[in-house]
Amino acid sequence: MKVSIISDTHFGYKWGEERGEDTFENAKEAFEESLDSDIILLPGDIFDKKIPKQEVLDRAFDVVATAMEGERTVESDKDLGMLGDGIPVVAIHGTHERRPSSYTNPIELMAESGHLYHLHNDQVVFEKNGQKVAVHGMSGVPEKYAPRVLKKFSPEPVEDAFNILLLHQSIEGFVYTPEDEDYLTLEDLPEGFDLIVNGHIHWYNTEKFDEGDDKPLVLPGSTVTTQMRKIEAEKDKGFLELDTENKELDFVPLDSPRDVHYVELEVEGEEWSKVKELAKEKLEDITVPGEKPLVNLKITGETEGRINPRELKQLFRGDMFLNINSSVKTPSREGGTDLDSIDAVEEGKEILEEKVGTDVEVNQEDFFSLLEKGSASEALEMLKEVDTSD
Ligand SMILES: [Mn+2]
Repeated sequence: MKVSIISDTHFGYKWGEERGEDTFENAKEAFEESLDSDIILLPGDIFDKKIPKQEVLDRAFDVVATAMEGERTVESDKDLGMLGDGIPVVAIHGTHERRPSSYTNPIELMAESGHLYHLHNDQVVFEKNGQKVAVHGMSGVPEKYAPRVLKKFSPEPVEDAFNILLLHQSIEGFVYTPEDEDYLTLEDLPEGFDLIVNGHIHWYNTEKFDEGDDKPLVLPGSTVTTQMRKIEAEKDKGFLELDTENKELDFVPLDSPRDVHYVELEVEGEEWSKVKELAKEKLEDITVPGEKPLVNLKITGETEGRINPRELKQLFRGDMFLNINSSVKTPSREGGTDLDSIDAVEEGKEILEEKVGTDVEVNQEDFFSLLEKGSASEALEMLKEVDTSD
């Protein structure tokens, strides 16, 4: 059987902004490329938010319904409750969709509306021409509970079937997580599975399957870039295609995702005007007319005087989505001006703008100067007054 694995589509990420269509376009390509598959698996974080806007749900229904254009080639041991006679879509929910059990998460909503089959500590077996594929799934749970929940679920491989386990967790050795937090280790993973697929981690890795490891853990990665890490600039975005008969697994890169560049600039005490010129040269090198890549510019070393990353962002606004990550030290001058804290205010404004959005009415300058002066409670009052209704 041919199985497509499409993970972390994050529908709705950057919705309402210039990149608002990216999640849908990328996933649509993956679904269209999967129309010759017998089963499509979605290992979590299909949505970016646990309560997506209805416009986002509408678009998501549309993309996932692409599977209905395919052909039903398999029988299942359970009633999938899916509309039409298309390709079965099996999903677990991820960290971004998880809600308390008495609440409805968007994956449950998609299952109720006949768009997919939702698994949480459960399995479904498919059959085609006498061949069986068993899909077991544990939806995302808080990391510290994951080892216990998995143990309680304790999925048993189905005999004479190709057994796939879907997870959506941090796993030791594959993700950077704070050391004090408990999370799954390779040891916790059950044995006897032909493939263990973990969503959640946004860059693909199929090494353990390729090497024939007895814990064949693979990461499909995400179809969209949500964090500009170096590793995301180095690896393509795409999905996995599995042939259970030949036990072959391929990563299929997508054309739709934006290019990601990770640009490093090391400075040695130059003034901002010079740093800006150096950065400009590097950024102009990767500018391609008609395309807007995601660029992370990392400036390290030392500069003289105040830096102004905003100026660069403004300059390349039409050419790229530029994120500037500067860890430069600005030597303090006499007079006691704390240049580091000015830098922190600048950076804070950037982060606030990125995370909260520009449409929020808060005077960021005042907000951070209040924090800087140590008036946290006044700053908090200011945040509380922010009107986010739209
Ligand atoms: Mn994710």
